[in-house]
Amino acid sequence: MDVTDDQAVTGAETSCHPLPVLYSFRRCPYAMRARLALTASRQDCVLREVVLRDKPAEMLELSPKGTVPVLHLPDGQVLEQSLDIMRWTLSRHDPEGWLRPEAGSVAEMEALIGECDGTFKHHLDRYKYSVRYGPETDPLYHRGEGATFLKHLNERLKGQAHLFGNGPSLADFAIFPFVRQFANTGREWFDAQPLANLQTWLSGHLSSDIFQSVMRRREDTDSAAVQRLLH
Ligand SMILES: N[C@@H](CCC(=O)N[C@@H](CS)C(=O)NCC(=O)O)C(=O)O
Repeated sequence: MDVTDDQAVTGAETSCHPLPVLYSFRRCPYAMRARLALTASRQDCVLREVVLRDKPAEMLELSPKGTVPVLHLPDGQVLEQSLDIMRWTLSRHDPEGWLRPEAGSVAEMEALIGECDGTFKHHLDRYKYSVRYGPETDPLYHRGEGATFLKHLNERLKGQAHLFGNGPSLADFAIFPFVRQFANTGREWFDAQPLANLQTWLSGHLSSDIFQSVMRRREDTDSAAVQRLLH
């Protein structure tokens, strides 16, 4: 994935093959999973880095709910859920076989992702941002509840390098950005847990080329910045 300058992007947008536009926020785990899937499927797109407190009007017009990621397709379709973006791009081109796990099915992967986005995310938010939820919210309680999911993942990773076999699949890429956020909230605590399989799995994903590539800092993080994800 390369980044070209705004002028080149403008040319790309007005060419006879207009590119999808991805509204993204670098540190958002939902946006990370979308960028990972777009990169794996070699889907070029125009990347618009959004400042969450100053969302661009054109994004809000397309998707009034105001969350990132949002993918605006050249035919006018708007995908406003991270998993929909992953499914859309991988169903067009899936050279790494993310939708063909070695063990288990797409439905099973989606069920695990559902646990991540549901209960685990609930506890992650209350652990990481407890003050936002009021004084009665105990971050350590939510850390403990979130750890149930971490233990479950650690069990799955016994005897296989990834969640659905030895090769990484949709579930790994959809889930690890959230485990990363949980781990970073209390690094010492995370590293001290008896979760060796999970710790190895997470550090492998964090040091992977694809993750480094989607996390590369863009020079201009202004909300008007237009950059391009190229593969
Ligand atoms: N269900 C959505 C959730 C996306 C989401 O909540 N993104 C957060 C950032 S990580 C967001 O945009 N929040 C709006 C805000 O903070 O203003 C998805 O899967 O794409």
